[in-house]
Amino acid sequence: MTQQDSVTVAENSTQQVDGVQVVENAEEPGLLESPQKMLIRPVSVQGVMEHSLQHRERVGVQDFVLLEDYRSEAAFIDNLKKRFHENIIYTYIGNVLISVNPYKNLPIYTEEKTKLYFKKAFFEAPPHVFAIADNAYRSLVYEHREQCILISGESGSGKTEASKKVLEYIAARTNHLRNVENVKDKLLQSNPLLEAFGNAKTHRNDNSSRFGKYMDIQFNYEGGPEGGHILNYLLEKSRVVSQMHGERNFHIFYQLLASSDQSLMTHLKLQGRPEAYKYTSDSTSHMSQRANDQEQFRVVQEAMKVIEIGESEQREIFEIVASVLHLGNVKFVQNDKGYAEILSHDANSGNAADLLKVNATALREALTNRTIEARGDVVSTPLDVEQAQYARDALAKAIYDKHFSWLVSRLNSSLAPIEKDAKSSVIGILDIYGFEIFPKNSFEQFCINFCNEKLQQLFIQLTLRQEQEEYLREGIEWEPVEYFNNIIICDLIEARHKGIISILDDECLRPGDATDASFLDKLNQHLDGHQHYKSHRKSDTKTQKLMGRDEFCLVHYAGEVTYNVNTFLEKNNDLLFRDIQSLMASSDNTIVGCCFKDYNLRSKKRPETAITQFKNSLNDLIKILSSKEPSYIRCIKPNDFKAPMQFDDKLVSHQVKYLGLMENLRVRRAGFAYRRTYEAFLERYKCLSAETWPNYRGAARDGVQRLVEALQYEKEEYRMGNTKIFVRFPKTLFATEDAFQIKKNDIATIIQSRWRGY
Ligand code: AOV
Ligand code: MG
Repeated sequence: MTQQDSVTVAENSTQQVDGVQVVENAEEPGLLESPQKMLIRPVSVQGVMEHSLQHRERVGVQDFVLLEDYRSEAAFIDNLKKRFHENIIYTYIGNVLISVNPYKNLPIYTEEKTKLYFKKAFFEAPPHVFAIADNAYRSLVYEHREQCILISGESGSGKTEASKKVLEYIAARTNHLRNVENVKDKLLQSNPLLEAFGNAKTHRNDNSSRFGKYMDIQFNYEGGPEGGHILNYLLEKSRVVSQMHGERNFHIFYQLLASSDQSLMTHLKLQGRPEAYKYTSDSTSHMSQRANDQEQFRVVQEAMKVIEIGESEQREIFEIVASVLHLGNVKFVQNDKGYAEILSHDANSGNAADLLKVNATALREALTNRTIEARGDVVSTPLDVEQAQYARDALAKAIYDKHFSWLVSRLNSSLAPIEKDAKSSVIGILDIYGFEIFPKNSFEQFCINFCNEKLQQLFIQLTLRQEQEEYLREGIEWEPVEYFNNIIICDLIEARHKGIISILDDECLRPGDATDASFLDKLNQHLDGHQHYKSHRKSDTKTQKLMGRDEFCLVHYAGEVTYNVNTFLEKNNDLLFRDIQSLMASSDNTIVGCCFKDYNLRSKKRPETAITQFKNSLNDLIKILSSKEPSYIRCIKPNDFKAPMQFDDKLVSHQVKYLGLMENLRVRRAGFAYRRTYEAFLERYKCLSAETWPNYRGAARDGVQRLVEALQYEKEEYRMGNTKIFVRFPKTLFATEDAFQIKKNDIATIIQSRWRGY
C-alpha cells in the first residue's frame, strides 16, 4: 500500500480552503446525516478512525481492539449494538470483519461507495465487506499471494449476501479488457442458478442455502477474472421429500410450477399448483410467493442462457425436476399377499418414467421389489408398502442430489478459462453452513458441526500464524498467547480408530445386526471418559435436562450439542436399492444417465459412506484453504424475526461465543492493540508536534519517533517495528486522537475565520 494509492478519496466532496483540503466526512452512514467538515492536509486518509470521545460514545469503535475492556463480552455486544442502531453493520477485529445483518437495504453498496474502496488499506475507509475484497484482490495481484475469504455465521446471518457483495465488488474493480465481461457475467449469474436449485425458504431464512459452497475466482496475470470453479458440499437432500411445517422445498420446484410457458408445462405433464404434489404441498406459504416465483423462473432461464446451458439441456433439467414431483405422487397399495403394488391407472409412475426416459414397467418393478445377490444367487423379494415408499423417496432424493452435483460440474465447465493463463491465481470464497444447535440434532447437524470444528481449527492456526508472522516481519518480540485449541474435539470425531466417524463406519459395514443402538453402545464403550464426550449415563442433572437413551452429547468449542442417533446408520450408508440404480443408469435422459453411470454394480467394494466422503472432501478443502492467505467475515444475525432495527442481546451473545470472537479479540489484543504504518500515523498526527508540523521532510519512522516523544508515550506503551508503530493500549491512542480533534478544531476555526474575511 503506497501513500499514492490513498489520494483518490471522495473526489466530489473535496474543496481547497486556503491550501488545506476539506473533505466531507462521510466516514460512516450515521454521519451522513450531519456532515462535518474534516481537515486533512494534504489529501490523505479520509475515513481514518474517528476516535473522538463524542463519536465513540455514539457509534462505538470501528475496531474491537480499541475497546478499553476487551475481555468484557457486555462491552463487545454494546459496541455492536450502538453501531447497528446507527446503521453501521460492519466492525473489525483487526483484519477480521464482523457483519450484522441489517435486514433492510442500506445505501452502502452504491457505485460511489464501491469506488471508495478501490486501492484502499483497511483504515482508510470505514469497515466494509468491500475493504476485505479489495485487500484480498490487491494482495493477489500486486503481491502474488493466493487468497481465500472465509464467511461463517448461523443461518440467516448474511453469509451468502456477503459472498455476493465480494463477487460484485471484484466485478466492479477489475478491468474491462478482452472477454473478461463475459466471464464476469457468468460468475455473477452462477448465483441465481445455484440458489434456485440449492436454496429454500426455512424458518430461519427465506433464501437459505441448503448446501456448502466454495468458489474459486481465477485471475490472469493482468488481474482480470478469467474463470471460476465451484466445489459443493452436502446438499440437504432430505428436503426434497419432506419439509418442516411452514418451510418450503427447493425454490426451483415452485418456480417451475409458476412458469407461464404452457407448452413446457404440457411437455412436463405438470399442472401449475404446488398443492397438487406431495413433495411441495406441505408448505402453507407458497401461494403468496407465486408472482415472485414466476419472476425468478425467468431469472433462472436467463442465467442458464448466460452460462450457455442450451435449450435441450434446459429441457432435460426441467424434466428431472418435474419427474421428482411425479415420483412423489406415486401411491402404493397393499395387495392380497401383503406386498406393495402400484395401481395400473396410477399415471404418476408413468409420467415419472416418461420424463426420466426409462421403461415404465421397469420403474414400477424397481419401486416394489428388491434384488439381492447372495452367494451368487440373485433373488428378487417384493417390498411392503412402507419399504416401497422408502425406495421411492430414496430415488427422488438421489436423483435430485446427483443432478445438483451435475449442475455444479456443468457450471464449472462453462466457467473454465478458455485459455488458462500459466500465471493465473485465485481468490476463493467459502460460504458454508454455520454451527447448528437445534432442539433435536441428527446426522446432518453432526456433519455440519464437524465441519465448523475443522474450520475453527484452521481459524485458530491461521490467525495465530498471521499474528506471529507480522511480529516477526516487524522485528517485534512475540509474546505467547494462551488459547483453547479445539484439535482435541476434531480428533474425537475423526481419529483413525477410536474416533466417532470410524466407529460409525465400522457399524455401517458390519454385516448382520448393526443398529443405531449398537452404534451408540460402541460410542459409550470407547468414548465415555473423554472430556468432550457425554453419554446419557453421565448426563448432568444439575446443568441440563436428562439425555435420552438414544442420545449422546459432544462438548463442541461452541457449546454442548446433544445428538439423537436415530437414522445415523441409514443416512451414513445412503444406499439406493441396486434395481433402481441400474434402471437409472439406463436412462435416455443424458443427465440422469450420466449421474448414475458411476455406479459400478459389479464391484464388490462398498461405496464410501456419506460421512467418510464428507470428511475427505472437508480435509481437501482445509488443504486448499491452508495454502492461501485467509480473510474472515463473521456474520451475526441480530434477531429471529428477520426484522430491521431489532437487536436481541441474548441471541447475539450466543453467536459471539460460538464464533469464538472474544477469543479472537484476546489473541489480537494479547500484544499490541493498534498498529499503523509510520506514514499513515505521521500523516494524521503530525500537527501534534512542532517538530513535525507544518512541514516535515525526514523519514516517516523518525518523524513518528519525534512525535511519540513529544506526546510523552511511556516506553511500555509502544514499539517501533520495521514499518509500523505498535501501540499497546487503546487509551494511549485515544488520548492522541482527542488531542488531534482539539487541534483540528482550532485549525478549522482559524481557517474559517480567514475564509470569511475576518
Ligand atoms: P445466510 O447465507 O447466512 O443464511 P443470507 O445471506 O441468505 O444468510 O441472508 C439472509 C437474508 O438477510 C437475505 O436474504 C437478506 O434479506 C438479508 N440480508 C443479509 N445480508 C444483508 C445486507 N448486507 N443488507 C441487507 N439485507 C441483508 V443460510 O444460507 O440460511 O446459513 O443457510
Ligand atoms: Mg446462505
